[in-house]
Amino acid sequence: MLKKEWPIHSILAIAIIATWLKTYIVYKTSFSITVDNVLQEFILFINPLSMLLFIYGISLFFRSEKAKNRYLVLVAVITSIVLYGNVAFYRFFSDFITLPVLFQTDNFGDLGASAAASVFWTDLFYFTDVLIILIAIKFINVKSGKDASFSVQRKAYYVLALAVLFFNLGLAETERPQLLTRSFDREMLVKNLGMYNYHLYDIYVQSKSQAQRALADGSELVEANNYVRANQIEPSKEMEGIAEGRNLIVVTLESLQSFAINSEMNGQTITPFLNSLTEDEDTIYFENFYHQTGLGKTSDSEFLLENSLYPLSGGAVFFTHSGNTFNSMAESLGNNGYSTNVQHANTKSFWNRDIMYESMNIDKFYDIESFEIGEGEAVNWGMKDIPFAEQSVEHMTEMQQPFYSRLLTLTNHHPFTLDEEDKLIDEYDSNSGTLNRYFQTSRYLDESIKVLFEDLKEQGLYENSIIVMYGDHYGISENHNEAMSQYLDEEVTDFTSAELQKVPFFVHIPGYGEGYVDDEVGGQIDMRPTIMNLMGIDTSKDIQFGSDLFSEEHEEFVVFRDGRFVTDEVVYAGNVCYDKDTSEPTEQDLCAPYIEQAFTELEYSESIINGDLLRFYDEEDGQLTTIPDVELKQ
Ligand code: GP9
Ligand code: MN
Repeated sequence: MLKKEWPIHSILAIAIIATWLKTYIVYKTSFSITVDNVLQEFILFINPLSMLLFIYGISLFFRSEKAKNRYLVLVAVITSIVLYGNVAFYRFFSDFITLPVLFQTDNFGDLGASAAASVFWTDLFYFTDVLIILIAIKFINVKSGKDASFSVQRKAYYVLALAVLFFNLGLAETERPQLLTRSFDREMLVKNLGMYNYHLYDIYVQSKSQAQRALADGSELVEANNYVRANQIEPSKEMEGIAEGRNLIVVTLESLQSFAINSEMNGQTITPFLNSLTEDEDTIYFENFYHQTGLGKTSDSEFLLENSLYPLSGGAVFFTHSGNTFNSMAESLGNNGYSTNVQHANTKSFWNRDIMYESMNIDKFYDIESFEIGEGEAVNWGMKDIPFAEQSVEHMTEMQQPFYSRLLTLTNHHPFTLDEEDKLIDEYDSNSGTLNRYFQTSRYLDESIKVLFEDLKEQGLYENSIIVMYGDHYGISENHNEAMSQYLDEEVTDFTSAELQKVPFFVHIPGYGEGYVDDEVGGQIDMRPTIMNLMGIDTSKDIQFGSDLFSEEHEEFVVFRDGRFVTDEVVYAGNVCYDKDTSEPTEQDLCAPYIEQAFTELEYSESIINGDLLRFYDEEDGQLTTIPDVELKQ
């Protein structure tokens, strides 16, 4: 025993510092967390601290020294297990643990086998802090007794812990605005909140949705189903099965808005290839098509495409409800003999895609690991769209046909940066650098689609495929209204902003021969029913909120995720009803009937997601699986 008497909370301090530093070392050595600047490094360094202060600090409430020490060891063991569990998981899955992954039965086999294979004796390092604490307890002689100011000290301690937490959250908010509401990416969460806070956040998000799920039963589906059936229409007979048996290629055109199509910027064409498609005999181009995404951006658009359900009003459904039962387009195509996949040169955990794609029964995810990014082939968020298009087609040559392959482009993403050699047109000259660069990256995206078409032809895949392309969401937010109004040469009102939510939608059917520009008002919710009809797959028993855009019965009514809506005659935005012809406010009465409908529609869709109601539905016979006496409307 050392002679010297150490200050009263020495062991607590040693425990906190040991676990803190160990966690940081593990971040740096056992995960590949990308750090782009000094601030990010600093956040990474301090992020374990707040949680450690809180949980180790509980020891201050223990009376006996022995109980206190035992508690400190216990916390060290538990945090070490959490950290080590993630390390072992990461070795195989290059991802951090999230609750649904533990509950997805498919993963169990993998998990067990991988866990066994990934344990080495050197892993004892991950428990170093436990050892340090044990040694400290044994050899350090702590001053005993409490002084009168003890409870004040305890309060001060927790004020400090809170301050550290808010400091951390503040830095995270600066570095990644809206991180907590939108989640984005597990790596980003761990990087900004820390491993331990991340798990708490994950538990919160998952238990919230689990609680809603537990409270739901099949009866709620009856109402939603009635609504869907009441609005159901006959899909177009003329287009039915026109692409049956062909490969289906769906391309997400990152951040591309319709205002870029068939327009110029300072005399330069922005999207020459896509423009040519709007006049092509094999293409139907929808010019009045709107995105309906919320906070989940690209992932929301994927959700709309696959399920014809609305994304959520809060958070990204890819994160919050990845454990749900879905009846995705991929699943249906899979049941019809298609191999299904998504190609996207980004980390697989972004938008929780790796987990969500499994839930939606997508066979394979070609993530960043499936692409070879050569020198100069990456910019901004990652791989450039041109090499991405080329390698995606290479992948297609190896796929089992017929396939459904979904390509997510990336270069035309905020902040719209580009290497000099890829700038095919000049910048714009407004006060917004974002808008100025947007034209250049859109031009580059256009070029990559041209390359995609060329490569498909070269590889003999073109004739037997159908290529559908859609813009996922706006690229230019309302923060750039001033610059936008310079470009449009008109004031950007609420009406204009709503109209700017138009995104391009192309249906390209090689050999079709009757292409045209379609002015039908529609939205992303309609993509699934439209595509499925082209593929000759019956969706009459599916629960979808959209309908076939080619059908004469299609209703021209698009609800945005935030409650704004558009019909063929009116636009409802900022609680004002606008006449589409004059762009001016008109009588509220013209919008009134739709306001209620928009709300109802969003509500029913949301109740299906929150209650995970599709788990009670059998899409084969269109009936509830749990309440046998209730017959669902067909
Ligand atoms: C990230 C890509 C872009 O993988 O989908 O996401 P966004 O920010 O557009 O939703
Ligand atoms: Mn996007």
